[in-house]
Amino acid sequence: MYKLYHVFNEVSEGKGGIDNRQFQEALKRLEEYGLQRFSSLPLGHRLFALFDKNNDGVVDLKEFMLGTRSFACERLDWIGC
Ligand SMILES: [Ca+2]
Repeated sequence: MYKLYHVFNEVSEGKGGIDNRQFQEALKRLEEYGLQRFSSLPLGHRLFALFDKNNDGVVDLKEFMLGTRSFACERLDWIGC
């Protein structure tokens, strides 16, 4: 979980929310941690909409954590599902 938090924090520059562009950047960084083919999927931009549960155009930390867990849970043990 720490890595997720770390990636989110880096990409959001400590602001607590990321837009679509920052979200793509976050996916790229997660790839470096083993979340392969996440950002290269055509799903990339649709993922943002899926993560953004309240549709405010921003993925906040909670949405990021929940979204990442539901998508990556089975692939990554370090997420700690
Ligand atoms: Ca949101």
